[in-house]
Amino acid sequence: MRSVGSTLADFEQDLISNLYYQRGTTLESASGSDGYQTLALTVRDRLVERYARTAAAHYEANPRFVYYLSAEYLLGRQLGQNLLYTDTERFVRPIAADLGVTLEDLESYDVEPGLGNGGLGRLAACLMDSMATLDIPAVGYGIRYEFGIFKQAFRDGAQVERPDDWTFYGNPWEFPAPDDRQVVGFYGTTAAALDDPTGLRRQWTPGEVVRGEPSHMLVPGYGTQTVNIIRLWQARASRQSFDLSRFGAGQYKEAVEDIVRAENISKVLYPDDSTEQGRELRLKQQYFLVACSLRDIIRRYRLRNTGWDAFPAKVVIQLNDTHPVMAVTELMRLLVDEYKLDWDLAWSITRRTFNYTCHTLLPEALETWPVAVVERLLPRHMEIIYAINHFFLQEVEATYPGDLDRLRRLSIIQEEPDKRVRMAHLAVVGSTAVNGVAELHTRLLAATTLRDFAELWPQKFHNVTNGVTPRRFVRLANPRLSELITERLGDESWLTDLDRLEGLAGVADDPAFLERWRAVKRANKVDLAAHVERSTGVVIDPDALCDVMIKRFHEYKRQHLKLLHVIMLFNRLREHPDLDVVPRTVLFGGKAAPGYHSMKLLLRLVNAVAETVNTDPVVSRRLKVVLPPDYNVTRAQWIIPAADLSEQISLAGKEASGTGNMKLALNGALTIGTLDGANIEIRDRVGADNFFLFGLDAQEAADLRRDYHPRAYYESDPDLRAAIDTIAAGTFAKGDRSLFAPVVDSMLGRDEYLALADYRAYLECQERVEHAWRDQEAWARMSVLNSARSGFFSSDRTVREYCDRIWRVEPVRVA
Ligand code: Z57
Repeated sequence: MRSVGSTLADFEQDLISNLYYQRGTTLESASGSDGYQTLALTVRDRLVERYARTAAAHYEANPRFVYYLSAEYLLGRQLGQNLLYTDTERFVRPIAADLGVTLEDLESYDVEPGLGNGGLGRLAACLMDSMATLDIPAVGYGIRYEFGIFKQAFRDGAQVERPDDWTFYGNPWEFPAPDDRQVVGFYGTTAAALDDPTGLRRQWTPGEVVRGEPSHMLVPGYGTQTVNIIRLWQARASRQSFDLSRFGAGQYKEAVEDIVRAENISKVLYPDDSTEQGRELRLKQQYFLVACSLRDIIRRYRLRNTGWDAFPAKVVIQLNDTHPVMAVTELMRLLVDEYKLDWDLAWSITRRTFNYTCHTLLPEALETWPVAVVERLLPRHMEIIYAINHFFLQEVEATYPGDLDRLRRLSIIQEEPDKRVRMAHLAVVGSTAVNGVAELHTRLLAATTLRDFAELWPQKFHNVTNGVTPRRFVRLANPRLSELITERLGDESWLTDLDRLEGLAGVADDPAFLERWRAVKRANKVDLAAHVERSTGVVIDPDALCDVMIKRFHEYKRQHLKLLHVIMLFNRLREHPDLDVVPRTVLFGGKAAPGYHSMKLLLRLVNAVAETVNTDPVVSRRLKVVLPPDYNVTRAQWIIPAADLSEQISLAGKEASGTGNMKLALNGALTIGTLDGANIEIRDRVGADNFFLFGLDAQEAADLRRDYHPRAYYESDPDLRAAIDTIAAGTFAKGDRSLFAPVVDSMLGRDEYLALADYRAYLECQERVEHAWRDQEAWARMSVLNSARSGFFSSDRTVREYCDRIWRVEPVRVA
């Protein structure tokens, strides 16, 4: 096997060679982009070799593999990570300095692949990182969207979306693998299979055929030799659809239309997070992903195994939410129709192969597809779903004889108000294990959303609390803090054993250490201030409390509750210019789905409040509000290290887990939050004294929602009334009372997520925050304890739990 050199001289040589032979240019004429691309290729070379050794070790060991199926991967920038994982940054700095460029200049060319919306996609990326780090044989499967999550800009404060043409300059981090292409069918008809008396095997003749072309991104482990891959599928017209006769017959336009239709499948990521848009093209995307991936999984299985008996022992497939759940039916179709297994054996193999992670409790995020749509697009799959449901309901009937209502509730098919396929039900029926993503979430799933299933199969339900990778979200994002931690703990082993952060608790009372901890936070805030000024023009004070709410804009997350607090502060400072309040910068970051009008209006209101606050000569000395555009993983890595206060204020019972909460706590932010998702587990670990808790709990929220009158809160709380009236008066719209009227109406009308009910408690909690902030040393101590006690939230721990409880896979060491 060819091997790359490991010295500075080797690295330099390879750079020159790559510049010349890969970029086709010379040092004299290279552009900045050439410099970046060359560096990327040279770093990549170091990973390729490890990947080749990994593939060889995996082939040799023929282990059980984890196949992670996900419609989204939010990977973040690759250059910094791959420099760290190949330990080559130490070469690049001196070489770059010689050439008169900085690493930061080069990094500015690194484009983050935005192949996801938010938490779900970023979790997939963190789990892939941890699997590689723990030497777990794994492949991630996804879609190579030509356009990732849209780029957000603001025009007159309103969100405008621009396409994310992320591969425009070429993507040095991926490898096309055209040899492994697959063919996928859609539409068409089904017919009886001649040789099958049971009628369960049938034949599908698709009406449209599309090719899936794979490429892969390398996923290196940290501190190990393993390099796994994420295989991404792009749709292209199959040769059949290049119907030459049509070209010949003057039907050029029709022939091209077929090509366009095929390529549209992977054209764009659906930009909705935690809401569903039942578009046929989306189902087409989902099936495209699973059909290509299953064929590839079977191809890989057959490299080293024969027959089907060993399939569930060698293959475990994790379904990331319901998006890839059509895989259950597709595996059945492949086994029964194509490989001629009998139904019961095929079903036994299928059920033992899949597991399902649920990421939500919101009814609007639980996918259902109209039967009519599935029937047209995937006629054979619809038949298989009916058959699966038939046998499943027989099972239910045997357990609960005569309980028709229960049958109706459990059925994979919803009958009223229209006939739909419930993807979550199909997932649970087709899987061995079902897991929620935080303790509360799992408990609520079993008690509400999936209650009948939890009663039927209690042993199927598991909790695996989410985690985040400390490599990206501490080491890369926060090098200053990382250095301080390493110095204090004596070595870098905490990066792969995050519980070792507990060692910091011992110095949480050491004034000298606290001084250094604060200096790190302040330096990070100075850096963030530069980013904020560049992107918004607003100058922020690095000594002000940095109060951040970074996440998708969604009503249940309650950005409007935060905004009411900001408006209250604004009113107070205007009325009492000399009031002794804690100087604060409130930083929002997040996108709203392009069709989510109420949240786009809220973004506009945030910008309008920011403008009013920041230009008020009195108020702006103590309060600043900023919303830097286009929040993404890269920007998260700038903001998180500078945060003092982490806003996790969703209505209890709505946020499945949250993972930003973990990233912020690890970087020493204190949380102000509700008893929701993983906030509860964070508080349990960091200690109630080091966490600002407020608001209704999930039970209280559910009870109150049954008979809720937001106006009563408005009328009885003068601060709340004043804040809402300030919006209604047009204060943030140059006197126009109509622009933001829908925000006011929604709060006073339905207030679906009980923001008004939690307002007073939130305000009082913010007063406790101010009080705590006034003792900077005590704050620093709490900050240290937050980091020290958050080691549990490493995605390494999450992956270990999946391995032990669900996947039952063992590591394979790569020499
Ligand atoms: C998404 O980002 C999440 C759930 C969904 O159902 C969809 Br669709 C997208 C998020 C949850 O909202 C977070 O609470 C959770 O931390 C994250 O998934 C990862 O589990």
